Amino acid sequence: MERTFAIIKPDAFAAGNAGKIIARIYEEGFKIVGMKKLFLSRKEAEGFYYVHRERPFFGELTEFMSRGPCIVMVLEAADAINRWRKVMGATNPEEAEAGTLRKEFGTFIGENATHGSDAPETAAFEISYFFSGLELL
Ligand code: 3AN
Repeated sequence: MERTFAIIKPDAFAAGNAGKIIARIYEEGFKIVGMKKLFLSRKEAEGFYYVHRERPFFGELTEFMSRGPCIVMVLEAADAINRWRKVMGATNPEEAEAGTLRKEFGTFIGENATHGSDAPETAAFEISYFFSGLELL
């Protein structure tokens, strides 16, 4: 079993799509081992996306992520990291395959509905950024 970190981003939450995304998570066979609704501050969003601090879209990205509430989750399944990224689809919703969450719920590359860790090391950092061990029993 593997764990990954996921976010229902502020665009999807504000549009009322959190329920559909959570239903899809269960349909795909993930177990939700941690889940909470948060309204990130700009500083908290900047800390989470620290690896992207030099990217030209860092300001836009952290402003968006602190624009409204989101839902952060820890998902568990075999090969959870890759599987969740497949369910989400490509970063750019225009390039995402039909049936993926970003195709269905994303608007453009800057507002793409969901986040998922891209590797075991990033999953470990991202999970520990939002959850304590006690919250994941
Ligand atoms: P992913 O989330 O698919 O791993 P990354 O790690 O390349 O994608 O980018 C992190 C986040 O930054 C993306 N989820 C997306 O919301 C945002 N992002 C990436 N590229 C751009 C861009 N060109 N303009 C605005 N936002 C972007």
